[in-house]
Amino acid sequence: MSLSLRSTDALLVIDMQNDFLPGGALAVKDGDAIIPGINELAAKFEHVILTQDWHPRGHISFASTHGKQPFFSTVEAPYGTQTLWPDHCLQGSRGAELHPGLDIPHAELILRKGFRQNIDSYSAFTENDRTTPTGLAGYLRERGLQRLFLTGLAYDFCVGYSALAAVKLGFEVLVVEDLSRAVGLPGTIDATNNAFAAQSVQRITSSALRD
Ligand code: VGL
Ligand code: ZN
Repeated sequence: MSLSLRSTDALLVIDMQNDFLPGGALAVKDGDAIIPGINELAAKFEHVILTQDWHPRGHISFASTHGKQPFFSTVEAPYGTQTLWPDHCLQGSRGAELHPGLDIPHAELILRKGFRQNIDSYSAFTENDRTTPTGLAGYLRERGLQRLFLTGLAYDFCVGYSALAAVKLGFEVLVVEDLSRAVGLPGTIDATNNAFAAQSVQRITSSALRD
């Protein structure tokens, strides 16, 4: 399969921040392996948007906020079950910075998400209450950007939730699988793949975009 890019395409680079990369507070295994490929792919896109997970101290998604252990504990939020994580991507911290190896100077927008104390936001479009919009859909629509290619971290959380939210909002969505890596909690990768299949999120490899 080979795809030609259009001027109405956008590349979304999700959460390529120090805390999600090896050595970070919520490191995704081999997350750094995808940096060169993302840089290379981004150079082919006229429109690139970066996202940044951006939490305040005492955020609802931090296990420490609830006196619990991260990864396998949850809390019941008004909007449903929230998985608890180690403290990560604190606003203004080094861990929240985009990885210095990311080389996408022409990126047009850095969208921050997860900044509300009591709502987490895996998705770059709709927060975890499935109601609060981040504004990204409006930004893309107003600029006529219709087909979205997603890369970054983590496949089974922020990339997956962003892809599913975008499809629901009427965008065409392709996830570039070799330029993403998963956290891999029990069942999360299968659940992501099943939801992609059910909701017409396409999975491609970056080789489809090689010219
Ligand atoms: C993410 C867990 C918590 C992600 C963000 O970027 O996938 N995962 N916050
Ligand atoms: Zn987070």
